[in-house]
Amino acid sequence: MLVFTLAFLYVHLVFHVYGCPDGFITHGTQCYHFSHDKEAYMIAQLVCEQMGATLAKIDTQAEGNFLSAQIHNVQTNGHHWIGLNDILEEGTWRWHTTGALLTSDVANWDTHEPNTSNPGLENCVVIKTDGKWGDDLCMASYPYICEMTDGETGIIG
Ligand SMILES: [Ca+2]
Ligand SMILES: [Ca+2]
Repeated sequence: MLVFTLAFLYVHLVFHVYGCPDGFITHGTQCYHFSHDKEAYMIAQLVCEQMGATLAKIDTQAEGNFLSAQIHNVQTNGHHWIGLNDILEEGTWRWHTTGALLTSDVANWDTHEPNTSNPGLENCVVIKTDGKWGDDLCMASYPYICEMTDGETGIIG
């Protein structure tokens, strides 16, 4: 009985400490939420923050491929915001969470993107349905991807 109880507590603890919260999927050490609602970029970031997360930051090609595949395979709403923009300086793409510059090894721009179909106005980045990235109007409403590190949230339960 004691063993059973301890085993239960262990599973309970591991689930709570290391599991992703409801509505998030696990990949490696990270948790991702693909929203169903559509929001402007800044609102999407705020909603992510309310969940203890941020708009997704793509750190490796593998992470980018995973998110692109999720959108391609699972999602039907097309474009999804990620946490990348050139709001501060036109043409200088920085990750929302850290301010770090986008590096060419993870960049996955679509053909002809980023473009200037709305000169100087397409400052926020989406992953499109085909998995490639494009810049778009930050005020446009799209679904979005929130990311947090597994076990970092304080709202599990
Ligand atoms: Ca990441
Ligand atoms: Ca564009």
